[in-house]
Amino acid sequence: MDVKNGLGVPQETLDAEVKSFFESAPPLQNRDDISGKLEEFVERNSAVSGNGRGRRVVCVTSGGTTVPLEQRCVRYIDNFSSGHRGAASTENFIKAGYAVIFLYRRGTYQPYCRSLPEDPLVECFEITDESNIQVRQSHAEAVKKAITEHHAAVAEGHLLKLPFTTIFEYLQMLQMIGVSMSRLGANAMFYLAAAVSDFYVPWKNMAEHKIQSASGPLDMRLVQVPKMLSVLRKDWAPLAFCISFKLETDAKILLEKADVALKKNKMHMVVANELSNRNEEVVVVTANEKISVRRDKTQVGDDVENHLIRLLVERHSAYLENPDDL
Ligand code: 9Z3
Repeated sequence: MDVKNGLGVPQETLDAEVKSFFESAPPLQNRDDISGKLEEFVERNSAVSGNGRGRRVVCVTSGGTTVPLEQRCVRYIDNFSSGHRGAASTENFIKAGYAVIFLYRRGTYQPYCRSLPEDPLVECFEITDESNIQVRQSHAEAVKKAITEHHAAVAEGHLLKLPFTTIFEYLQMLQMIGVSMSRLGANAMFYLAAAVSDFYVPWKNMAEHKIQSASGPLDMRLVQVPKMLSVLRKDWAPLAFCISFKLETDAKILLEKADVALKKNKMHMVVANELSNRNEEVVVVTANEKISVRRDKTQVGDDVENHLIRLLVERHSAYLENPDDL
């Protein structure tokens, strides 16, 4: 048996699984629109500037993917993620001079809007007379910041937001982004914070209509989602700097699992986090280090992402200088 990819599966098997996943996935409805926006964004940010290279571009993935159980989907399996990590990280990357492709789950936290209430339209605004709407004083600061910073990032061409819901949409879009960003070489970064399903129901095996409860207990076979991180590294964007996340609820196995993910998927770094304290501390695992990164509790409004992104930007700079050192 010829095992070359470190994943414990023969390369041909992985290739066949990847091919079967994409061939059987329902085609993206707005593929041409996404492709146009993506090409324009990457092209604009790849233009060489004063520093002799283009702008660095990071794809930040955020939120959880769903696995539909019916083609005309009524029920689905979901992966937990509020999207807070992705949104906070996006703000920090833009601040550090990166352009960000924000691939996010519809309905999750958005960059610059994290401090707005859950229902901003009805909570932040009030009607003063029949034709005038104004921002409530209590929310004025947060609304102003959200609108100004968000609009600036988009207007300057530093933020492209692309939404997904299902695992099929997510992986097709990640592939498009990977291939498109490959032309940026080592200037490209992938920061894969989305919580991605490990199992799915292939489209062709899926019931078309709503599964009927009258038929008794539900017996359903889920297939493993092919290991796309290794495909991203090997085929889609081989020169990009890649960071994935490892989430566990059992602290005892977290670092070991992060180490395995680092090696198996040939990531440059894996960010290990435990569900219960993920907003307080993460551990960045590399081939020869384990670096603990914490939120500064003495600073009001500090986020762990402020420190994490600073570290990753430094490491990306080192990688750009010496791609073989990592
Ligand atoms: C993470 O571990 C993220 O840090 C969180 C962020 C989802 C925990 P929130 O969105 O939370 O701020 O609420 N993301 C990766 C989770 C994941 O599914 N990882 C897979 C795994 O652990 C590898 S892709 O096996």
